Amino acid sequence: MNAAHPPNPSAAGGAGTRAGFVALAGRPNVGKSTLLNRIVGAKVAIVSPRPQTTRRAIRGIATGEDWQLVLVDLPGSQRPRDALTERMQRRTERELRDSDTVLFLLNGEQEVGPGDRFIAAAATAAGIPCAVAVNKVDALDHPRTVAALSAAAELELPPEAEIFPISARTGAGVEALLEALVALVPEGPYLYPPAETTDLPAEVRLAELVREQVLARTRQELPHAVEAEVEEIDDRPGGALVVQAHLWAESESQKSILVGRGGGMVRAIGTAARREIETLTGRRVHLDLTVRVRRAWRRDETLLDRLGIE
Ligand SMILES: Nc1nc2c(ncn2[C@@H]2O[C@H](COP(=O)(O)OP(=O)(O)OP(=O)(O)O)[C@@H](O)[C@H]2O)c(=O)[nH]1
Ligand SMILES: [Mg+2]
Repeated sequence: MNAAHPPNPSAAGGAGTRAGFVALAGRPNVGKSTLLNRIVGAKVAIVSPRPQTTRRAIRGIATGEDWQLVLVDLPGSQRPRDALTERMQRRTERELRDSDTVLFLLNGEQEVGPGDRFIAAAATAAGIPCAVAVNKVDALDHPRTVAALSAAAELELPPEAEIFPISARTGAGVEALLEALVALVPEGPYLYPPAETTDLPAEVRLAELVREQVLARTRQELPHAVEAEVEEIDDRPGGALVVQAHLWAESESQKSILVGRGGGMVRAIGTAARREIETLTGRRVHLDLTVRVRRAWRRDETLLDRLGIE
């Protein structure tokens, strides 16, 4: 697919182009961010085996010959528990209203549940065109794939909603889905320059790469209790990119886990994140990572504002 977007001569699109916003909705962990990265052809959203990996609505931009899709990777929908999840939920509802079309993603490995029915109802209520994808079919044999597709077909969805079996991991079925999505967005000029893959500020994008490494190395409550913040990116011409970042924990005990024995944990997180940032930027990177405590940051509206979690 569009692994790298060659600069499009008709930069703004125009006559005959289609462009629009596609909201990616689905329960936590169904593979929304994996699919977004696959369609965009770049790592825009971080991925982990933990539910609720995505906290912000992240936009990924995919541009083809005569189309542009702006995919909005929504936090997995679920019942609000605190100010953080409440913001995530409100954001989801708003993004659905503001999108041209919704792509509702289901996890083929799991039974259809109340969460899926809730999202199906929200997608129908939004009154916009809808496509459905049953993901992770690479992990299913044929009978299970068929069963997952018919379970999806029984959801109450707009009658014209097509259902696609896909694997965001292998890319199987994604091409057909993409074609359908392009047909669902309106005719119109491009919304972003064709070479762009995301509208995330650099600080947020790098902070997410740091957080991804925390998710990869921590268990239980900790992944949800930690936020990463990039305070400064110092771009020294001819030298390394110097990134000042910290991890927010909610308590001293969480902090000591993140720091690890002899600082081993924070060093491992920092090294892995630095490599990811180097891959993304193509630069040599110096990452300065510290761990700090901010009690109940998930309920701290001021900090959530600063972290860009609207
Ligand atoms: N086998 C298989 N695993 C997948 C596929 N797509 C995603 N995954 C895995 O599912 C897990 C969750 O993927 P994410 O992309 O983070 O899911 P998400 O829907 O964005 O999750 P939240 O942000 O928490 O809502 C990760 O471990 C992925 O590697 C797929 O097509 N097949
Ligand atoms: Mg996600």
